[in-house]
Amino acid sequence: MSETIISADVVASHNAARKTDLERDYASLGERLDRRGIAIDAIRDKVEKFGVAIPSWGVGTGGTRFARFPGAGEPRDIFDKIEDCAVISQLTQATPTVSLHIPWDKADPNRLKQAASRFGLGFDAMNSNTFSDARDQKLSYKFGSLSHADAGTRRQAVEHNLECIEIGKTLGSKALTVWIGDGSNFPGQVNFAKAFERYLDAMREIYAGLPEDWRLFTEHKMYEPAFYSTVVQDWGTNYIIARELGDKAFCLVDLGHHAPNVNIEMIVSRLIQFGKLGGFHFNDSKYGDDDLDAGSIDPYRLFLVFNELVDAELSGVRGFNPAHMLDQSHNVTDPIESLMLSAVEVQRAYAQALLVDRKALEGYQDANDALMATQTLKIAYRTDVEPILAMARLRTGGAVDPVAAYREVGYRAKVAAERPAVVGGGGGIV
Ligand SMILES: [Mn+2]
Repeated sequence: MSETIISADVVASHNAARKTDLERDYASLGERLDRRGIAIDAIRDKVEKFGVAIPSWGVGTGGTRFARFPGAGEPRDIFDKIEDCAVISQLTQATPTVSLHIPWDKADPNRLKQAASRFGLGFDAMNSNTFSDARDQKLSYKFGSLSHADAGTRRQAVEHNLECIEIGKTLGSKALTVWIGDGSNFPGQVNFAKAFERYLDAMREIYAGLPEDWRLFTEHKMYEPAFYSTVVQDWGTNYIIARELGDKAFCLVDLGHHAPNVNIEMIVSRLIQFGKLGGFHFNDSKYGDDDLDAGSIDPYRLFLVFNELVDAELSGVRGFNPAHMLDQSHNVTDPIESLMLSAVEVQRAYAQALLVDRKALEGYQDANDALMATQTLKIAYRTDVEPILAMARLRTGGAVDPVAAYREVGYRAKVAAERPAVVGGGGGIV
């Protein structure tokens, strides 16, 4: 039995006060879903098994290019971060794993493993960092890393990624995510083809260092930190990379890494169809890579992404096993509260997508009935699945209302007293 940060008795009494109402709401929704031929318990079971990883950097307060306003009781190191992740996991029962970022989270891997397993947490994908310079680093990444014009700098970046794999092996991770900031700020600054060729060569070396049962994820991003061109700019480039590298290479889709209004759900469908969808970095955006909370701006888009995922899941696409992670920057909220709600939002989109009447949808598509086809999606999306999500939490030891429970126990005030405020702190990029 793993330890919990918040006493199980406190969570139990929080739930006891809400149980009767929840059971009524669940029964009422169950009756309405039954009329649509849907067994509510089957949806709840799937929700209970659905997990999304928490990025270690998400539990600290983020920032912008302008400033960072630190919050109270911020984690001082990776061990504090793991404790915050344990709180999120305990109250939501939706976040069983943590995704580490090296070198930010560098520590003795055995100690890390111990710290996480104490709370029943596992490790998701390892994230390398060649978009900023670590302390005492020999060569700078100011002008790129894996695509750098200088062979020595590329070698250093490759070595760093191989080191991330080594650390991950001890932790029980099964994937490496490579996101690079490489690109250019001025037309003519780099030769597009040569830079991409250097990148591919470097990635081939990293790929060769992957254990047999690992996956390699690459993440495209349209702009930032480079503002004229980026080496891994779009999903097409990302797909080329995965194809060039081999069967263990997949594309990661970060919802914020596209131009506004891009049809992300269609990109997801394409990647699934050609066996290259690796997983997601969930967040939301209004203008660019805003890294806002998942589902906070456009929950319908999140639903439409999950509509594609559930379609693939139900049609048994071979090798379909996307890795789900949140990737957000919390500037004005308590990161723990934001991450709890975001994990629930991702679950919500999944549950709603499970309610789509796929047989009816196919019929409307074949009959060119655009109106009824889109209504079929809307009927699922409009269904308030909160009782299903709350019941899943209740049954697995989470809190019926995670944010309310978190506020009741005063966790933030407690850690604020224990963790001295960090002075300064630069912009928080994730
Ligand atoms: Mn990301």
